[in-house]
Amino acid sequence: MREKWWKDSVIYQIYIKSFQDSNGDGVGDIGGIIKRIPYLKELGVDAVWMTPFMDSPNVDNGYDVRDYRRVLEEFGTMDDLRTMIHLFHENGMKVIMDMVVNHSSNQHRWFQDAVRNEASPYQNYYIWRKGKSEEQPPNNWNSFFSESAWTYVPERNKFYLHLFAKEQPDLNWENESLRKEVADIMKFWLEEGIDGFRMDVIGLIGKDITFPDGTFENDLEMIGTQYYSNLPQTHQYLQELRQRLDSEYNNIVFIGETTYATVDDAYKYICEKPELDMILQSELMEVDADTDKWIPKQADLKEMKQIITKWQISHNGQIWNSIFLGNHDKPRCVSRFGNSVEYREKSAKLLSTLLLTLRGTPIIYQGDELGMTNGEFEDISQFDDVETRNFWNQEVVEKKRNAEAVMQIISRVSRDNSRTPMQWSEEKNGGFSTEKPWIRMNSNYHIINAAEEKKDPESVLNYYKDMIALRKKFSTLRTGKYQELLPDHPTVFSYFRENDERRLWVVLNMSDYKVENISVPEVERKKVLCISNDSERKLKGSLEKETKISLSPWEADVWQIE
Ligand code: ISL
Ligand code: CA
Repeated sequence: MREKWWKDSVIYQIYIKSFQDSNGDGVGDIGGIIKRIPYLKELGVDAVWMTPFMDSPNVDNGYDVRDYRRVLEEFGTMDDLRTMIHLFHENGMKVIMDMVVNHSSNQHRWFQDAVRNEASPYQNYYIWRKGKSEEQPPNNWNSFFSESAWTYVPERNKFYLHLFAKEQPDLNWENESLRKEVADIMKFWLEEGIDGFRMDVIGLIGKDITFPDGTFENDLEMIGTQYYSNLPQTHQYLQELRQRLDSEYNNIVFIGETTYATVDDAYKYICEKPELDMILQSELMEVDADTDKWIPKQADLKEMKQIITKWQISHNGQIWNSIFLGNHDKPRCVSRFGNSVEYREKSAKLLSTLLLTLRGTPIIYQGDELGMTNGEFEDISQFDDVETRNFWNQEVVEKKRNAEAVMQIISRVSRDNSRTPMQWSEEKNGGFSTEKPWIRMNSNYHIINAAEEKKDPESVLNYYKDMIALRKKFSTLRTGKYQELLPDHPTVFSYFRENDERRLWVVLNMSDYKVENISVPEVERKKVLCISNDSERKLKGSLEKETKISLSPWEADVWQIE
């Protein structure tokens, strides 16, 4: 019987490059993580997910792997990694690693060999097709990073497929040897003590190998998505992979990133046959984008509530959710869904309440527990991210679009917003590094930093600690049933969480305005406050027979119904 420890866990996502530098080169590393294990233990998280640490030329910060069995030198050695895993385990935390196997780096020896040598056994590790001509790729698919999804290789007189940057050729999962190779790589890391995997864009591994042209009507965001998103063959590949690993390692977690997955896709991934234990779905993360992420719009709270509720209750609550409000690919949640100017701390605490009171496994992205805000970028040269740079080149350099307008968009939606270094203290470079960080540091580290927040009982950091502790105390918050109240309210998010032990009422005012006359459910029963981000509310502490309450701007309360 599998233990399913992740159902009781809070996961913390470490973006290694920006977490903590230990050797003064301005880049975060494994030594830095080791230094911060006590911090993570005090925070109370149960597991960490580390973004990729395998050898890579870093075109996409480790999401382009050059050698699947080596640690990136910049991050440390295999021995450092072993020490780190050991220390996490000693401190009661699990270690989840990012496995990037939809594609490799173009510098991987497999790809290099495939390019050079027609008879290479690795030819078939990738996806090659003849184009209509040297300039005309096999079909009209776009990559996620603004270019065509095909790149021509003169040596082979063929194009290879890459759903991301041209330096990230897609691996050919049709090929049995490749599939076995992937299982072997994963076994290699399991032998090192890894407790599970976050499978990068795993929903894209199966492709329609007739490679039809995409059509605007049936594709999402980019042309072609319908022919490679969450297809039946992907489910088969995952079942096979799972079978290869489960007999030896039956206590590991599989978290799959499944872009564009619907609740029905999720049901197949999680509930039908052993494939994934939870998925990372992107629906909530797209609520402030129009047809694609580069056309931002104001997030509609009612839509947000609908999306969350749908995922919480669909298929009778059988789908085990992962809960997250941001990650290394998204802007900071407080800048995006809160008010990072007038109500930064209060809205960050509200988002913490939301994240940690939903059903599923919450994932905290590093720095959100401090209420860190979006980066401060003024010039394209300050951006590092390949996606952002490609978009800039396409729009400003090629299409001659107005640079200021494009700058405005990228400073709002660029992935670099959440990749600025962790703000540990008010010391030089925020205590992240003794030397200049690889990416521009936020100047607000003098105010927003872990050392200061640790001392302040009212800080965002201490609120996160309390929320995590509350979740640990009440199984109701982890696995209890979810039921939404006030679905039509324009700014208030309100729900019950309930199991045999207790019923909790969560109420969140996601706006800059006070709201009056919110109906209190179950008027006859007394309510005791478990946690709140509102100082006056905390003074009162309980509701006796009130039928209505008013909520201050960004107020978040969790009540236990007696
Ligand atoms: O960030 C995105 C667009 O802005 C997403 O579409 C993102 O590219 C997608 O969710 C896949 O992300 C993952 O795979 C990418 C990598 O660049 C991301 O960092 C990773 O999280 C390719 O490996
Ligand atoms: Ca370093």
